[in-house]
Amino acid sequence: MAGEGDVKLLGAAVSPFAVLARMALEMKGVRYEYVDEDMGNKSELLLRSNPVHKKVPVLIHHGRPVCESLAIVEFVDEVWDAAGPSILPTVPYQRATARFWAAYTDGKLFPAYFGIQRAATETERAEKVREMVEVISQLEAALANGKKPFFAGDRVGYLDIVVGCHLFWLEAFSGMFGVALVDASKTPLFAAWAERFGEDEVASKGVVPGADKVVEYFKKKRQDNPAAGTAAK
Ligand SMILES: N[C@@H](CCC(=O)N[C@@H](CS)C(=O)NCC(=O)O)C(=O)O
Repeated sequence: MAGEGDVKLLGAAVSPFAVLARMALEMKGVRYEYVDEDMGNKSELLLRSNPVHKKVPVLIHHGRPVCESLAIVEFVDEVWDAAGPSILPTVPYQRATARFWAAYTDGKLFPAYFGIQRAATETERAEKVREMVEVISQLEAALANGKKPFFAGDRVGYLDIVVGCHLFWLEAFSGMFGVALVDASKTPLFAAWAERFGEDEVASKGVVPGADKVVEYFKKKRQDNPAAGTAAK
């Protein structure tokens, strides 16, 4: 197992971005200390390590913080390059394409599904669901184009974890709001990919919380602040 040196990851229980960082560390077999932050009472270490956004995840390597999950994945891939197969594609064109889709996912997927629970009206919610369907359709087209079991090819790679870290949220929201966000009848390739990804070692290494944790998270949020409750079923 790789991982000499001092590696710490500041995360939070249901943060998909922390899950992404942890997936990268697991893929490289890096030993690290995981610190679960309380988002309602952020630690001094988190505030000091990510003074700009004050968000998780933050990877602390020999005392130096690396912020932003996509930057963390690239950092892990480069620092532990010899520890396992490269996470990012090694061919420049494929790497650039994977980064394009990662930026697309990062900019569109989370805001769309998070918007589903934030929506104040049914019309707004339907609009966010429509946005989600659009994002997943684009990813479906990318899979169709690649003609491989995973976005990265025959095994899980960069874009797989960038998208895959969100699947437990999609599962939770499907139940909470009664909408099938991963729907084999509409996006069969994406649905089959999601199933394959879920069975992969990277998704079953104990770093991916169950969808029930997201449901619990919102339940607690509603109890703590009933006025800001979600309209979840
Ligand atoms: N773009 C960031 C997003 C990180 C993010 O949104 N983290 C959330 C948890 S999922 C957070 O720390 N929220 C705390 C807050 O906003 O105060 C990344 O990829 O690392």
